Amino acid sequence: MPTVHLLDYAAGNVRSLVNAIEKLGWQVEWIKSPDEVAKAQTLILPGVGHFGHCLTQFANAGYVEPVKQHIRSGKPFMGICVGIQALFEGSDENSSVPGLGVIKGRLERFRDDEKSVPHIGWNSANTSLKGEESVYGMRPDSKYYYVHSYAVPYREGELEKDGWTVATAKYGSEQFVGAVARDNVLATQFHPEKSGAAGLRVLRAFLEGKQSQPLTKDPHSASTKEGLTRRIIACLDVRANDQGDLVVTKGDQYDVREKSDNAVRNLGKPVEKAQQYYEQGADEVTFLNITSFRDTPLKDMPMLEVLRQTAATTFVPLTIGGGIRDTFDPETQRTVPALEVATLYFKSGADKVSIGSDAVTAAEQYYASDRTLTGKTAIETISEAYGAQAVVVSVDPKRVYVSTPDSTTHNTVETSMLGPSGEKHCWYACTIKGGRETRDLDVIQLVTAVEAMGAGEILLNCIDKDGTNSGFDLELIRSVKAAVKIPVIASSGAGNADHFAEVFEKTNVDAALGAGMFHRGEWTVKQVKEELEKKGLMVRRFEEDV
Ligand code: 1PR
Repeated sequence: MPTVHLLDYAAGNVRSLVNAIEKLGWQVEWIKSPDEVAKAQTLILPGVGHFGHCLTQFANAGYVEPVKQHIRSGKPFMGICVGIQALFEGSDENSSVPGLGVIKGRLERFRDDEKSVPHIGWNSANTSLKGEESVYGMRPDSKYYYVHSYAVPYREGELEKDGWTVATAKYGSEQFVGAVARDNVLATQFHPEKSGAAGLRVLRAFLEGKQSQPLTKDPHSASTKEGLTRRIIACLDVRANDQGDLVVTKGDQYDVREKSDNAVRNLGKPVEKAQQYYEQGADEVTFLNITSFRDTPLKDMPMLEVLRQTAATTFVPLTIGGGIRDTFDPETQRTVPALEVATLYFKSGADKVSIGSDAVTAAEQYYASDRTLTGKTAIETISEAYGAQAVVVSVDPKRVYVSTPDSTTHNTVETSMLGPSGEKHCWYACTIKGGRETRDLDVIQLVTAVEAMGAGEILLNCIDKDGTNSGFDLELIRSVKAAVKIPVIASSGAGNADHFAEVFEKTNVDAALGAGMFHRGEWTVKQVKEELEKKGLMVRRFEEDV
């Protein structure tokens, strides 16, 4: 098997990259010290998270000169995400830390006046080479998975005059550098290992040294329009049934037991279902371990194996939720910090972790201490180590009706879904332990607190809507979107394709998630996307495997 070397210099959830490389028939060897760089023929510099943090680790470990030497020598080199950022002169994310300066230019933060930051989702990589040639397999009709807050603004001709071929993407009105290539160097801001078949094609072209190839058109692929697509996420609530098997289940307002015999509703096997949704074109897959509040020995955490198996064949982002908190391990009698729990998941193939109950507790403490950030919460420690984009907060709110907004101190919305006594207003109370306990904290308080702590995305459920197939709670979504700048995923209530269209057309939500309608086989993700396209909403189409 041919070998590719990966540079191991900072904490990062790089399991997915290893999986993708292995899927393409290559084996990975890690470079663990600067003197080993010289032995690499083909070198990849991965990187996720904070520019300053990554580049400082990189420089302190003594990698700057050996990597520059590798690049100068003409041997194949690829940088991914922070790995492309490292090649530029610097980044506004931390102006005191220099980049390698291989390419002229600096990274700037996306403006968040009209859009969410980080930029998360599937966007283009349109190369400046016109005509029938593709650079490292990148196609103008494919979409690639990006997740970042800083980018190099694209200014026509500037990089090209130094011989770089540039692939661009557009976020809102900002056009930025999605990838660059010159001689032996390829670098991508997007994650090829998380970009389905389109990304694997780029990775393979790099590994095989095929810098330019004739452009072949995929008859099934989407339009060549630049920009972010509407993101559709399939969510799998997972728990053990009464026989002890892990099953995908789905509740009605969080009650997952059948009315007839009280058995846990069994809608399939987690790994199979995830694979199925990947093949239907799901842009992400989320697993929620819904009975995680029970203490389990760490080594028996059931979702680790589910993730390992799923990540080996499913090349889109995977999120895992449930039990991400400081955890008492009954076997070792030790309290394991949340960061360590998250690390186990990242090493098993997760790209993001989703925090539910613990985020509520952390937000309560934040307000009780006059908005003090301790740096010790699960959100803060994981965000610091793996980057904000790796931390999702899953919110489980429930409506509390009030007659007038001033009868409560909480943030209310005016609602068209009247309360039991005809109330026209409600606030959304946060719950913990899968809706079993309601807290005196409203959803706006929660999301603004976790944004301040460094969460990168909100997964916004709604207990009143969960499993009802009656559409998303647009009032809730609008109020949360107005309160935060980080992306928000709408969840709970999807019953058909029109509900997805409605939430994208009537709110500015960033992504939408469905569970029951997919599990029961009433709709496939592909069908939902086809309906969205008919309404003029841009989606990513599934591409056949490489
Ligand atoms: O609190 O950090 O341990 O995390 C537990 C996680 O498990 C939380 O993210 C919480 O939302 C989730 N959870 C706990 N109990 C349940 C339950 O259903 N009994 N599921 C549960 C939450 C919400 C979504 C669901 C959407 C869409 N389920 O996962 O998929 O509502 O459903 P639909 O499209 O069928 O309407 P912690």
